[in-house]
Amino acid sequence: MLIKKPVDIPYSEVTPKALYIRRREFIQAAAAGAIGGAVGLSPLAVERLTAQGRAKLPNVRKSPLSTSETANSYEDATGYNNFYEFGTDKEDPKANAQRFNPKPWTIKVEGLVKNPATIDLDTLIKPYALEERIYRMRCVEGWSMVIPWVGFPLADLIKRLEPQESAKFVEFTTLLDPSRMPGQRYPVLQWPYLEGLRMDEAMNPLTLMVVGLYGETLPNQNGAPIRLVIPWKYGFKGIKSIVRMRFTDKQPRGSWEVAQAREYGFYANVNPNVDHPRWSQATERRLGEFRRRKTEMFNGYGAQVASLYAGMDLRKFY
Ligand SMILES: Nc1nc2c(c(=O)[nH]1)N[C@H]1C(S)=C(S)[C@@H](COP(=O)(O)O)O[C@H]1N2
Ligand SMILES: [Mo]
Repeated sequence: MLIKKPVDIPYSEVTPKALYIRRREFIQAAAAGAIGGAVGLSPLAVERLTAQGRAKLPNVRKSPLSTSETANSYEDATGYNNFYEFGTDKEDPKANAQRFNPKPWTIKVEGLVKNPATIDLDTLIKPYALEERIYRMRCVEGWSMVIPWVGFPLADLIKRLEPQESAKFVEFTTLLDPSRMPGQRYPVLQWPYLEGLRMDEAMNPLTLMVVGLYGETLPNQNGAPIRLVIPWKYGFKGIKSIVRMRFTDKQPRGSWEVAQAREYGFYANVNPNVDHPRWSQATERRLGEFRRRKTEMFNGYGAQVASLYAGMDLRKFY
């Protein structure tokens, strides 16, 4: 019964045969009681993720990769945002993204990858158990927050997609639709918003595909229905409302780098020792606090990510 549900069928369309068979074996083993715990998203979770409005996500497990710092309020995380597709002031995205409907949603997978495909969001996310990851977030503009994201490791998705050996980077693109994203009528950035990661950065266990926060579905202003979160990098690398993933051998040029390459580099690792040309990056203001904090190297995630940049001059590769 369990293994023959029709919901399992679309998965085979985007999954190499070997992986698919392994997954089936895994599910069979789980059904037989050989493996404890739930595998993948429940139909209820899939339904809620693809519905509009606030809804609690079921079966979200806590992650040991969370910080123990106190999280900011839901109001902070969802009321003070950068999402230029909905306006350039921090209060604009909440005000202007309410009517955005992130359903239906597909992600196009292309480039140097085994099976290029356009995948429905529900099919894409179904294999993954969701985790809560409480991360420190640091915007290049100097403010920071602690946010309990809900998502799954990008590495799990990439492994399943099987990029070719020659793929050195993965590039992400936001939806381009000025009728639904009114900020795109203004030439403030190169549209659609684009960002990319080196493959080893993308595969790092901290890099998260995010579909929710505070145990609920992702609000539009935070990048519904799916966005990226890379906690050791400045916030602009965390591209929202993703519709395309492209595997490539060339370093992508993100929208901010295109706008001002001297100020916004490809790496954008949080680094208190390398100032932005127009302001210091040594300190930050945590939303809700008065006194500024010292910014930590790699936003405090150095133990997990410093080795990715061993031997690199981080002044040059900012
Ligand atoms: N498509 C898109 N993604 C984006 C942005 C944007 O303007 N458009 N802003 C970035 C910046 S500068 C930051 S700091 C974070 C903010 O994410 P949050 O609003 O969920 O905190 O989103 C990033 N992702
Ligand atoms: Mo930012």
